[in-house]
Amino acid sequence: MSRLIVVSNRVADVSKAVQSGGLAVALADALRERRGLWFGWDGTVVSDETPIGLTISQSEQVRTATVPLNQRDYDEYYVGFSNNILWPSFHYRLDLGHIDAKSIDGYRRVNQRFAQSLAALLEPDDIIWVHDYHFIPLAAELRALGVRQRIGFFLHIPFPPPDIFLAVPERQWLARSLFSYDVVGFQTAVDTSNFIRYVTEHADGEEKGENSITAFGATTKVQAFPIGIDVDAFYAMSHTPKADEQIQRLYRRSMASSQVIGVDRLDYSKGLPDRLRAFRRLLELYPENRKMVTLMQISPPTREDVAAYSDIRQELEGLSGAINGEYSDFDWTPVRYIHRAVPRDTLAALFRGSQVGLVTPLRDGMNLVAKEYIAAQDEEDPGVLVLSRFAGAAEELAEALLVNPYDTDEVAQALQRALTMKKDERSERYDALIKRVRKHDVKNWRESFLNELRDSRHPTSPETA
Ligand code: ADQ
Repeated sequence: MSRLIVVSNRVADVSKAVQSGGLAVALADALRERRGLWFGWDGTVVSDETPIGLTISQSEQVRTATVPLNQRDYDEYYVGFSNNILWPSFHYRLDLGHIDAKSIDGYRRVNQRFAQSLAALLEPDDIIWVHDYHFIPLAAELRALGVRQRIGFFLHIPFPPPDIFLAVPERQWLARSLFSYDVVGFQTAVDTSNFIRYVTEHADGEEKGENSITAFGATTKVQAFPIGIDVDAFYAMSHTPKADEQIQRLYRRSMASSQVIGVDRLDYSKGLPDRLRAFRRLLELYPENRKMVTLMQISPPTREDVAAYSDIRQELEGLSGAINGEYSDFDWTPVRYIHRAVPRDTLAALFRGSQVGLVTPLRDGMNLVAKEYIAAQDEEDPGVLVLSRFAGAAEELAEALLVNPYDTDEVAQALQRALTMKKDERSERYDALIKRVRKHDVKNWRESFLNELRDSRHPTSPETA
């Protein structure tokens, strides 16, 4: 079996995969089975004068190879191009993008440097799987160094429609770079078709049969691979004696009889201020919920050195303070806002103990919280998922209450419907949802991508422009 090389911006410790979640859960087994190597940034920032060295370590048959970033690379590649340009514009938020030539150079430079470090570690039969928007040009840089192994790319965030992509700096270079991969994976059919539309309408591309597309003198496979979760592991975590105790404690401490839960990184794509406004609207429109329902919003900080992120934190703290100031009573706090990461087993218990999962991103590649909420429910008495139609997950999870996250009245009405839904309807919706969550679980995602990559032919290099 070929060795699997995973490349992602951050490298996680696979021995702590279950607790750390994310890509570590998704890839731990595959890395173990295939003598894997995980390559990426170690999360540290060193001064510009410090020489960049590679650190190799080994844990449970998985090797990790990591490098630090120097301050300039961090500012330009990570904060600058990745998080100030690609993240907002790929989430349809051109208004939040800060275009600057230095960060484009930094993004190119770090991709070149990563390609050089990685090329030196490769064996002839390796399969390389590159993750996310930080590394769009990595395969092109590897090809330029003579790497001929199969390389796949998976984009975890949305791919925007052509009209938006046209406003992204260096868009043609980014699009061309994707043609150095053998397989390019997106989360949803919509993302896939956005990419195909851009390439056919703006780059003389041509679709060539099933999932194949030719442009820039090269052909690649493009396909949707909706990411999922480890359903059984998440269910098990939410059904332990400790979880039972945590749920009981939750209700002993509060007057409220129902809980709505939101769990998201503190990111403007997640629609948190609109969500809080919708909850306030619920209390206004349906006063019977006062003293009866609590919104627990758990949002750990992320990317605090990007300006848009500190703004959102302030907005959220202001909003939750205002709602609590207006509606709280001595025995009831309407919004419980927790601004830190919570252990995954506690999250699983909280999902199970909440009557409604409220997942309302303004735009999201997939959104795993929606799937985790479903996986944690009791089959006998399941809760209801209220889900933004702009989360990738909405493509599969049609039996959730799908909402427009910008419309606070609509979300408030959906919340009311969820809180008053009869058990028969809840069970019917849950049965359909859990089937989908199981069908597109993390194993299915990983294996279908890797099978496609294994079977792909080696590409021709794209023309140099
Ligand atoms: P994210 O934007 O990080 O991921 P999401 O899919 O919701 O979004 O995954 C977040 C993960 O972090 C979930 O497993 C969740 O349980 C966990 N998490 C969130 N808040 C937490 C907290 N307070 N404490 C502990 N854990 C917390 C990106 C894309 C998504 C895509 C994923 C996977 O933006 O659209 O679904 O990658 O491809």
